[in-house]
Amino acid sequence: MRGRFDVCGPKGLNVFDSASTFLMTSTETAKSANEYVVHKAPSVIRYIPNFISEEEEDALLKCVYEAPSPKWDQLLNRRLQNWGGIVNSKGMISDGPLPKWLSDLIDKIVAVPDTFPAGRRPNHVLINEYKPGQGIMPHTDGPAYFPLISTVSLGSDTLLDFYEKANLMENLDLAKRYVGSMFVQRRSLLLLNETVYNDLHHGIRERTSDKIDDSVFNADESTLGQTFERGTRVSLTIRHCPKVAKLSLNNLLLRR
Ligand SMILES: O=C(O)CCC(=O)C(=O)O
Repeated sequence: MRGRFDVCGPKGLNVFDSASTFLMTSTETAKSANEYVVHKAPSVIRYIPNFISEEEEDALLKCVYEAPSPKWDQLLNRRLQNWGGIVNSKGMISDGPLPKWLSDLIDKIVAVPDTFPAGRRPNHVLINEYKPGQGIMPHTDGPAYFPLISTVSLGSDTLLDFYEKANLMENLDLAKRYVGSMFVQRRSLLLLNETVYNDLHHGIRERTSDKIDDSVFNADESTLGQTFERGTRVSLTIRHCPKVAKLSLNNLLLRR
């Protein structure tokens, strides 16, 4: 069934509407995102497991890997795709509308009450691919975005770690700044805002497996004490950038 459709083309993921439920009939997603607050975490982390189905995960992975190879940027410890435009501290230089498959995923996120408000529909998607052993240094997402990060995870689980911001004079030791972690499972939606967006750093350690202990905010009886081997994880970080300029010759020169 799946192979007969070009889900990554202009018709997007809606081709599944008759056969599955991409635009969400799941009872879980009809609830407000606020019902998914992780109470043990600093404010505010909301976490919706199984936000997308396995079929939707396959379709999204297919689109990620069908992107033309120049779309990938190879970094030292992972590779990434940038969709929507190039973001710097002042805003985004748009490179055109998002493809339908990403727009369909955004429809699904904004359909969840208390995610992105009207007028703040996500317009930028960063796709990171991590092989086992790869990660991302602790960082904040900064002022260029509306302060809400939504992340859909594909392919593998991981631990996302949170840290107090570094003070230049003291506290440079990451272990001392560590606040706790979220166990982020494949197919989940993670929402980060308020203190977690503004005042904490987040990062992923370069490990091949993750042990779930008491420092994991969403550990429960089914995960506590367990170790999860990492596979290749693809994350889609979906955000709204309020200040957008169109791609022009001037902007191109400024990017150099
Ligand atoms: O992969 C993730 O879940 C985190 C990605 C991230 O923090 C970023 O791209 O800024």
